[in-house]
Amino acid sequence: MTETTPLITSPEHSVEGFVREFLRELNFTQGTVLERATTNDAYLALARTVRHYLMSRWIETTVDHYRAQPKAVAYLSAEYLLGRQLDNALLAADLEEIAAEGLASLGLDLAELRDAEVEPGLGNGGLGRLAACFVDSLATMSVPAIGYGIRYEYGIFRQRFAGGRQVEEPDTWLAGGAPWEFAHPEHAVTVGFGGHTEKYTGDDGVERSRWVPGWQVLGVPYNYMVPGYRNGRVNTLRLWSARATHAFDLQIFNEGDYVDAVRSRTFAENISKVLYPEDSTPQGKELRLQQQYFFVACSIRDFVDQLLPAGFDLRRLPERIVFQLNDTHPVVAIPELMRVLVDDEGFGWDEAWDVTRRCFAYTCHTLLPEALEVWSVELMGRLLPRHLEIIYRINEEFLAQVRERSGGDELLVRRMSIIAEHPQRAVRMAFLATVAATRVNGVAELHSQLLRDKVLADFAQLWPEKFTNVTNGVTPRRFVRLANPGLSGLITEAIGDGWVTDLDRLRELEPLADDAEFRRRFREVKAANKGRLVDVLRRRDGIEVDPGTMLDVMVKRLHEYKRQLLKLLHVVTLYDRITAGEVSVDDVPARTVVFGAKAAPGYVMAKEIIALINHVGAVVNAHPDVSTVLRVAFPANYDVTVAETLIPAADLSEQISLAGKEASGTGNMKFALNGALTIGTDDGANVEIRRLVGDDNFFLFGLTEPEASAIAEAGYRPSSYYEENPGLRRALDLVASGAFSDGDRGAFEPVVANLLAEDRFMVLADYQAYLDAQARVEAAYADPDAWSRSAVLNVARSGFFSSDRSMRDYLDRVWHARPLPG
Ligand code: 6GP
Repeated sequence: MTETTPLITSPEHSVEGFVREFLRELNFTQGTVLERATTNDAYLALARTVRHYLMSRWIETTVDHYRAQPKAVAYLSAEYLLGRQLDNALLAADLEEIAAEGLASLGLDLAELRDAEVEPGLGNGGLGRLAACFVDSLATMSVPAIGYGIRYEYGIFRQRFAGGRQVEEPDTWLAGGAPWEFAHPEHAVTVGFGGHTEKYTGDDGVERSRWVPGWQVLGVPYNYMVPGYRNGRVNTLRLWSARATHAFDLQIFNEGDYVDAVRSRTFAENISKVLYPEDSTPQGKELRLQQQYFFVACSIRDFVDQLLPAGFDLRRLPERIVFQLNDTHPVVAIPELMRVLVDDEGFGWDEAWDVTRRCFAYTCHTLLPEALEVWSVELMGRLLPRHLEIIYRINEEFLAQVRERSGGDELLVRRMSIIAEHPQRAVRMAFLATVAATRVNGVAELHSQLLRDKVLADFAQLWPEKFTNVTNGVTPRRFVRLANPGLSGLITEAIGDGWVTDLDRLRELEPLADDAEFRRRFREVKAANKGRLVDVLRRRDGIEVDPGTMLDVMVKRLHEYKRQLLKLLHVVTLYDRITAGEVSVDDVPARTVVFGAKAAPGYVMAKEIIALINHVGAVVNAHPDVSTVLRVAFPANYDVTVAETLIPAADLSEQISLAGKEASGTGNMKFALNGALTIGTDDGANVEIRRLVGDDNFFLFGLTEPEASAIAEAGYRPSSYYEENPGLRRALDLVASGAFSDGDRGAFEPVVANLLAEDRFMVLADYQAYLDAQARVEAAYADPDAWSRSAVLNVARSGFFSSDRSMRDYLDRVWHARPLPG
């Protein structure tokens, strides 16, 4: 890190300046001329041009942070689901109009170049997208922060359907060039793995342990700009890529087998090769633990070496940094920092623990017990032997404390131990995080309460002050301002553009809900957004959507607890009633049910559900009567880019998880902010959405968390619902009859059988309540004016769900850090 700012000037902020810079990039970096440039050439030149406008801010921000040495936030996340970068960078640099005009003057179309960008899909779903929203807000709020993660060579798989079933293909997002990243091999960090530990006596006469790794890899940082919204700040996202070390090569080269030596490089490079496609269900694979340790070890080393001044007294580390653990994936950073302090820096244990404890905070993102990561002691000991020793010692001292406080309650000690004994000895990463962190937070009020009362209850008893809530949020820049230009324009016309960085100001729209002219224009925007979606789905998927229908949208990962099956049973029931002649097509509003969902490749039931949706959709869409009022659209490969056109077009947002299972949800917030009404359970952030938008503007249904727990405890019998509810019985029988599988009765037998026998997420228990709520939706939709009034109120009252507000909450409740002025 240098202390001097290099002399740089940004290109001129004008159409001419932009065109000049663009052509220079095209000629000098792409090595081509306008007449011969491919779309990808032009896209790359455009991206680099935009980058240049942000560069001086980036350097200034970095230098400012280094000079001021403020308390900084290091967000540690194994996933960042960033979405496309171009539009966000254009917005931040205030270049949208200039770029469109400049390109047009060269005969190029900004919209076409935009489509050439392949989004970096370095995340699975909610957790990864949240991280991307958070770094955006941190930059926009001038908070000194850095995001650390992994530069996966292959992001989340691309989904295709074959015969209605999901097929996964590798995501080669880097293939066309990666204009947003900056490799810094000169700042590579060496990370050890495996080997053994040994005892030795230090100069001070104290017996110590040290790690002798068996092999090493290099972590090469790739920096990404995280531009704040027009505030002159650009923060950094630093993603690590694994390389073979030279030593690693040399040793093998010297052994004489050149080909083997080259081949073995891939062993090291495998670490950052691919994102694990599991969402909320860890696989416990060795490579995954390698990834986790790799990126946190690199990040800690990087922070200490690059961002602190030489000779910094690490006893003061908590004044300079808080490492925010995005779920348990980075939790091995805790023993790593202990190792650095004790083994490398010569700290005493207690002193190191005191520093470490104050440097970490932990966010939990789940309520599913199976989603809480555990690593077998066998694997941990083999891959990270020194860290296992450290974890044992942390646990020993912690359990001594529990014993003392509880008067030797051994049952409690066993329950709280960081090391589980059954079914195998394993490290419970959530417990390790909870023991070490200064703060533990859930991601919505209900979730945080359930963490305190259930999942981490013993810990909350011991340290009530550690536990807090920070309700999730989403960035209004990407998900309103960029995704919904029509609505943004309408809002800005009404209340000015301050809402983009102060989303609470949407409140000022409230009176306009009663303004017929405003509502009319609001409907116009929605209609235009539907038109845009129709074009995209036609082009991208060959799917025809009628923009005159109600758009009923359920997009999120495919997971049983999210209950895509409940939505599907509603579709099947409608189909059944219409084909049976019980309901006339004249009596139901026409709707298009849109699904978007990827299933983890190894999650068999989720993949069955995808196939079932596609099969039901095919039959429904082919039926001459039914398809006049009901159609199913399931575009493959739902990603951030699709979300950005889908969400602004939606009328109805499906948030129908079993209460007590969805930690928060963030899609729910995006829909409300874009003027869709929610049909939802009392789960996750739905609770807060409903409280804010009002009961009249939200379709609530279903069991509450205490009700669902009580039923589960008393012994849930899904078949009783089947027996007692004729509509439900008919729907399930129809699926089982082969009506959606060309008469093949066996095709979806496992799905139906599972619902009848187990139905872990109580789809059948909530079926009738859901149908009743859908009837209320239909009634409400029949009055477009009243519907749009509710929709406007949803927008006006959802400002709370800005990720800027989440950041303020973290700053106050967790980080105790401050934005940098200026
Ligand atoms: C998700 C939760 O399922 C979702 O409810 C929440 O909105 C999101 O995190 C952001 O907080 N969890 C995950 O994606 C996950 O992998 C371990 O949890």
